[in-house]
Amino acid sequence: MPTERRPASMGCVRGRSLPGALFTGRFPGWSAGLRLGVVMRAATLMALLTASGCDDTSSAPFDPIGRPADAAVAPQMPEPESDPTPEPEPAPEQPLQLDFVPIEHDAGALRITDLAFLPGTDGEFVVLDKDGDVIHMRLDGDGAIRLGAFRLDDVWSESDAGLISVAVDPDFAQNRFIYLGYTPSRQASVIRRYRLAGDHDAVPASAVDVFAAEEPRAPRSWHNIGKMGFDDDGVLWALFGDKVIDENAADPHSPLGALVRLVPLPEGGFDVPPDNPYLDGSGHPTVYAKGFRSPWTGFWWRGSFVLGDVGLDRFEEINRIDAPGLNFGWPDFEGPCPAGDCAGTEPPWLSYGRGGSDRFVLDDPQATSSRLRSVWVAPPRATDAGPDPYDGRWDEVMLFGDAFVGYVRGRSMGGGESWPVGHLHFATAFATGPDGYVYATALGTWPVDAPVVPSPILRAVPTER
Ligand SMILES: [Ca+2]
Repeated sequence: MPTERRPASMGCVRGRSLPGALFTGRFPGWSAGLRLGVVMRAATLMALLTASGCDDTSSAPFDPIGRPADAAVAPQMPEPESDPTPEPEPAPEQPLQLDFVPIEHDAGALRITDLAFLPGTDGEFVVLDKDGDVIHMRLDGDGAIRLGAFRLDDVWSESDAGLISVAVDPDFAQNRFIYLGYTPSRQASVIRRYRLAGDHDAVPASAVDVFAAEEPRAPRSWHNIGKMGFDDDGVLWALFGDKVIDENAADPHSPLGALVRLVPLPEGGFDVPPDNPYLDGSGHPTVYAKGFRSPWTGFWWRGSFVLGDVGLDRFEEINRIDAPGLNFGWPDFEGPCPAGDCAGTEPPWLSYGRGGSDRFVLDDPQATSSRLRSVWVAPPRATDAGPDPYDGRWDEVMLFGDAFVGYVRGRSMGGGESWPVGHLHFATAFATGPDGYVYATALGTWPVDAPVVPSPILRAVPTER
């Protein structure tokens, strides 16, 4: 893969209150003729790109289970003479398949955008409502009960903007810190820290600013802050869309259209980890990876980031980031790299098109007919969870799907073919609970400005079809 490695600076750069991105117009732009030429050549390159690591849904038929050996040609094994009890045939490998079963809850009528369990508690978790409510819940038997809630009064919620994401501090059991990602305006996405302790009504007053990314020119409410989380080094990562200003994604000085990494400080603000790639002034110090359009879901797993990037009109992408300083191509192109035009950019780890006869759509008998597409990704089941209801089938397996079509698929973190797992319309979050089950949420309705349809909280139950 073409990569551009940049040496990490040895020190940390402190950024207390970064202004919005520096929009220097570095993107050179493409002529319409050049772009059309790329589009016309792309189709002939699918097979080559698949063979070189890009996974496109137009590739050869797949068989996620693997066919048993043909009995007629299988080698004849001699009967064991000393052991009269034959070994049972090993069970055929079964891929993960899931039913998403709504659980009873009293969280109210919400449009849930994220869910996170709270470490060190007895099954407590928070869910976010897009309009600004944070509901503190606890698993209780086969359902969940509401412990309390607080509301952010400066959330600007429109279309895909609003209260979008939550990350839980690695030391939550001691400091009770949670981080909320939301849009206070059309122009801005912010990360603010709250202390979830004591009286829920008092939580908003604990707010501390950590980070803000602004785009004064933002023409739409779209492409804002997405998922956040912590890696094993205690570094907070967050996804930012391009705010519908394409060149932001190509500009290393902009934290928009990017994956950013930062270290929140106890008193607010942040430091920058020393392994971020642009600490020499060649880019924004928080930026780790560039070239994304609308990366609203992602996760960190054993040293890599994986994110879904929603495309404009051609491809949905799943991108894997294994090194700092990589550029994933937007706005130069969507999906697999056009030949000859990929220098300095990374191809998607997997991409799919928007056709109604796409294999992923046909694999899901409950697929919803829609011209819209919005890819999402979710991490493998946490292996430090309790009992495993999935018999190991979710180990090192990520989920991905399309919010509008509703299919849910699995794929090994080692790569390879994906397979149909189940169906969940408008999936927004997945998190492993202390009981070993993975819980999911769904937005509930679309368009998001329509009357509220209560969001479900669902338990992922293993099944076989
Ligand atoms: Ca791309």
